[in-house]
Amino acid sequence: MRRAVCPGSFDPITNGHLDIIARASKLYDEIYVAVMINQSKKGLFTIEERIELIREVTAEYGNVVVESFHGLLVDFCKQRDIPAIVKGLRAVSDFDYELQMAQMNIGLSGVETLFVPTNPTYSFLSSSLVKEVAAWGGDVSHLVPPTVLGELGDRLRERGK
Ligand code: COD
Repeated sequence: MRRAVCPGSFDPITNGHLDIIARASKLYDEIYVAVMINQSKKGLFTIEERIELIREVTAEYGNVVVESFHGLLVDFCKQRDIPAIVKGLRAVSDFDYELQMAQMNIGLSGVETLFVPTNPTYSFLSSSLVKEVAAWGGDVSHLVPPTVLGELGDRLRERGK
């Protein structure tokens, strides 16, 4: 079975993430979405909430498994026999850091990284910008799946933003 992983923070998942996951799910038999835990970063959504949202919006693909992981991405891959990481590349600004991580990961364990060019519609899109725009009342309905939009509104209202 051909497997790959799409890793990230997904706080929350955006249409840019979803586009990469959807495309990867057509190329591989099974796609793992790994919600990587970074304890130094306090997210807007808990890890469990992010997983739930991702499961909901990827259910239609039929071959996507969503899990969280605390540790190195290459260890996540080793434990599940995953030989490839699929990443979206938005712009030249992404490239330097993504290249460093890809070279580190192949050096650590031989896991390959494949880059998929972002859909131009989403080339400016990140979870941080979505949260910032939404917090100030801007319209992000074209940038996140409808379920995420609802949860984002609820969460920001709870926080009084
Ligand atoms: N269009 C296309 N792709 C996109 C878009 C978009 N608009 N937005 C995001 N993506 C893709 C990119 O491939 C991005 O890398 C991925 O989605 C995840 O994005 P984020 O913002 O949710 O997640 P990041 O950038 O915070 O994730 C970084 C990781 C968690 C992947 C990284 O830090 C990691 O692997 N950490 C685990 C610990 C580890 O192994 N560290 C050593 C690394 S060498």
